[in-house]
Order: sequence, then C-alpha cells, then structure tokens
Amino acid sequence: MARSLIVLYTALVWWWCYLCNIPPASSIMPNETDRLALVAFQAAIVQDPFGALTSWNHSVHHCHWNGILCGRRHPDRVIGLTLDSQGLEMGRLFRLQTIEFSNNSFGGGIPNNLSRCLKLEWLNLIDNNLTGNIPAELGTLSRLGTLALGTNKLSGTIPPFIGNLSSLYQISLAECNLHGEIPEEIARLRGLRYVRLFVNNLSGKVPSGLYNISTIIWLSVADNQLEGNIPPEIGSTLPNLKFLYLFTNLFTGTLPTSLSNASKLEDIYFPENDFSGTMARDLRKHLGLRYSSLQMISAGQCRETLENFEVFDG
Ligand SMILES: *[C@@H]1O[C@H](CO)[C@@H](O)[C@H](O)[C@H]1NC(C)=O
Ligand SMILES: *[C@@H]1O[C@H](CO)[C@@H](O)[C@H](O)[C@H]1NC(C)=O
Ligand SMILES: *[C@@H]1O[C@H](CO)[C@@H](O)[C@H](O)[C@H]1NC(C)=O
Ligand SMILES: *[C@@H]1O[C@H](CO)[C@@H](O)[C@H](O)[C@H]1NC(C)=O
Ligand SMILES: *[C@@H]1O[C@H](CO)[C@@H](O)[C@H](O)[C@H]1NC(C)=O
Ligand SMILES: *[C@@H]1O[C@H](CO)[C@@H](O)[C@H](O)[C@H]1NC(C)=O
Ligand SMILES: *[C@@H]1O[C@H](CO)[C@@H](O)[C@H](O)[C@H]1NC(C)=O
Ligand SMILES: *[C@@H]1O[C@H](CO)[C@@H](O)[C@H](O)[C@H]1NC(C)=O
Ligand SMILES: CC(=O)N[C@H]1CO[C@H](CO)[C@@H](O)[C@@H]1O
Repeated sequence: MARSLIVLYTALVWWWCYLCNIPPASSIMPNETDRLALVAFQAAIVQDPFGALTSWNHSVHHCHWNGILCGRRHPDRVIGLTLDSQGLEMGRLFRLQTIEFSNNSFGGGIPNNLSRCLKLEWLNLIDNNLTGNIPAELGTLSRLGTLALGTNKLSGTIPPFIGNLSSLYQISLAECNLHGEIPEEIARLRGLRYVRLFVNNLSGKVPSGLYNISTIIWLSVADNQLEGNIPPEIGSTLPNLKFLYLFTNLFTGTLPTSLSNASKLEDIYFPENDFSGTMARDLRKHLGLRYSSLQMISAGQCRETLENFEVFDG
C-alpha cells in the first residue's frame, strides 16, 4: 500500500511538474506528502463547475476532502480518489503531454474531456478502479503514442476509433473486462509495437491486418475466446516480433513454421487452444528459442505491469 501512495504522490507531482516546470520540494514531512500532492492536483484543475474541490481547503483535513479515501492503518495516507462526473475541466490543460496515474485507486469513468488535451502523448491509467466504456472522444488524440488502460473495471468493446490514433505505438487494454471483436481499424496503426489485449472476453477472429503490422514487437491476446488460424506467413509479416502470447483461446490450425524466420523471437506461449500437430516440440527444435515461457508466465504475463512497456521518453 505504501508503494501505491508513493506512486500516487509521484504521479501527481510529475503531472504538476510537466505543467509548470516546478521541481518537487525535496524535504516534506512524511504525513504531509499526500496533502501536498492533492493540492498540486487541485492547482492543475482549471475549472470546477460543481465545486467538487471546494472542500479541499486548509480548514478541513485532506482525508475529509470530497472524493478522497484514506487508509485505515495509516489514516493520513490517501488510498483512493474518485471524482467521477464532476466536470473537472482537465480538458483545459491544452499543454498536457503526459498523464501518468498507474497503480492507484482512481475510480469513476475515464473523463471525456481528456479529448481536449490535444498534445497528449502518454495516457497511462493502468491498474486503477476505473469503470465504464472507453470514451469515443479520445479518438481526437492524434499525438497519443501510449494508450494504457489495462487492469481496470471497464466494460464494453474495443472502440473502432483506436484506428484513428495514428501515433499509437503501444496499447494496453489487458484485464479490462472488454468483450466483442477486435476492430479491424486497429490494422491502420502502422507503427504499433506493443499490443496487449490479454485477459478479456474478446471473441471472433483477430483482424488479419494486425498480423501484417511489421513493427509489432509484442503481441499478446492470451486468455480470450479468439478463434481462427494464425496466418502461415506470420514469421515474415512480423519480422520484429519478440513476444507472442496466444494461450487460452480457441485458435485452430497449426502454428506456422514461418515463425522460424522471425529471427528476433524470444518467447512464445500458446497452450490451451485447439491447435493440431506437435508444435511445441517442433518449434523448440526448429526455432532454437530461448524458451523461457514458464518463467515469463509466473513472472506475471497475465498481470499488466508497466515494466513491459517502453518508458516515456518525453
Ligand atoms: C502497485 O501497487 C501495489 C500496492 O501498493 C504494489 O504492491 C505493486 O508492486 C505496485 N505495482 C507496480 C507495477 O508498481
Ligand atoms: C501531521 O502530523 C502533525 C503532528 O502530529 C499534525 O499536527 C498534523 O496535523 C499532521 N498533518 C496531517 C495532514 O495529517
Ligand atoms: C472549506 O470546506 C468546508 C467543507 O466543505 C466548507 O464548509 C468551507 O466553506 C470551506 N472553506 C472555504 C474557505 O472555502
Ligand atoms: C473500487 O471500486 C469498488 C466498486 O467497484 C469499491 O467497492 C472499492 O472500494 C474501490 N476500491 C478503492 C480502493 O477505491
Ligand atoms: C476516424 O476519423 C475520420 C476522419 O476524421 C472520421 O471521419 C471517422 O468517423 C473516425 N472514425 C471513428 C471510428 O471515430
Ligand atoms: C468473461 O465473461 C464471463 C461471463 O460474462 C465472466 O464471468 C468473466 O468474468 C469474463 N472474463 C473476463 C476476463 O472479463
Ligand atoms: C499484408 O501486406 C501485404 C503486403 O503489404 C498485402 O499484400 C496484404 O494484402 C496485406 N494483408 C492484409 C490482411 O492486410
Ligand atoms: C523464410 O524466409 C525465406 C526467405 O524469405 C523463405 O524462402 C522461406 O520460405 C521462409 N520460411 C518459412 C518457413 O516460411
Ligand atoms: C469537449 C467536452 O467533452 N466538454 C465537456 C467537458 O466537461 C464539461 C462539464 O462536464 C461539459 O460541459 C463539456 O461539454
């Protein structure tokens, strides 16, 4: 829990620093850090039409501020922030490039108004308590390179508008409680490198165009109800592929031998499908992989973590 609080603080301060170029204070009383982080967050909010933050003032302890949940064991420490439908005009922060709020307890929906942060390049909300659909308004974020919403309590489908996010190179919608088909529009994202859609209820066939995005490094659709064949030429169409996770789906056919042409492949894991043949043995023999799958799985391939991403490089 302590770590998530530090992350919350860091996230807020980081965001604040991006906005204002003010370095974070170096020495702060331990029980004041969360309050100061919240004050920084408050300062970044330009408009508060419903007065959601008016109780965020000096005469009230921060644990009694609207939308704030503090811990029981450490009563000064914020463990949750829920400001859904409060009309907070985050969208006024036109210059915002980075939102880094992973691994906290943010509740409520993803604010539509983020669509107005037209310079946003990095949106990481992994591992929160967010609910609702992925808002269509985000389709305007043409500079967005990273859309990371994994490990939340979302619902609905993967919206076709993601095909309009032409700068996107990493997408995490893993563990998001999504269903329906992967939209064909995803194949329009010609610079995709990390595609992480594992542990949802996605069904139907993987759009064939996705297997044709030559930049892909990491492709995980594990633990869904996806079906169909893996294209025979995948080893040639995905020459940069390092990680391929197909396990626990309804895939049929054989795993293509062309994968032996994917010279960068480091790890592949595909059990619990309806594949035929003796691929496991054949692949190990033919591909000479560093066959570290079991280790990878236990290290959390079904848990979304930031460690698997390229970091924000400004
Ligand atoms: C997320 O927070 C939890 C609880 O504080 C912590 O145990 C975990 O290591 C954090 N995960 C990451 C990826 O930082
Ligand atoms: C921090 O601790 C001091 C001393 O116990 C106390 O007076 C102060 O109210 C605390 N601040 C917060 C924000 O809890
Ligand atoms: C501070 O918050 C309390 C609780 O909402 C409110 O009653 C009070 O008017 C606020 N004070 C100021 C100066 O806004
Ligand atoms: C997460 O949301 C659930 C309801 O969906 C709620 O019961 C729970 O308290 C929330 N957790 C935190 C840490 O805010
Ligand atoms: C994608 O962008 C085009 C051009 O701006 C627009 O016409 C279309 O409706 C968008 N598609 C989706 C699914 O949002
Ligand atoms: C998939 O759907 C079933 C039935 O609606 C549900 O019980 C299950 O939790 C879902 N799994 C995921 C990973 O969302
Ligand atoms: C894949 O790319 C090749 C060559 O660029 C093209 O001929 C083929 O139609 C593409 N297939 C799909 C399904 O996009
Ligand atoms: C590997 O690539 C070579 C050269 O492009 C091609 O001739 C060969 O058929 C490929 N092997 C497989 C198994 O696809
Ligand atoms: C563009 C957009 O979605 N604007 C909305 C931002 O939030 C305010 C308050 O909820 C709405 O009134 C705007 O329509």
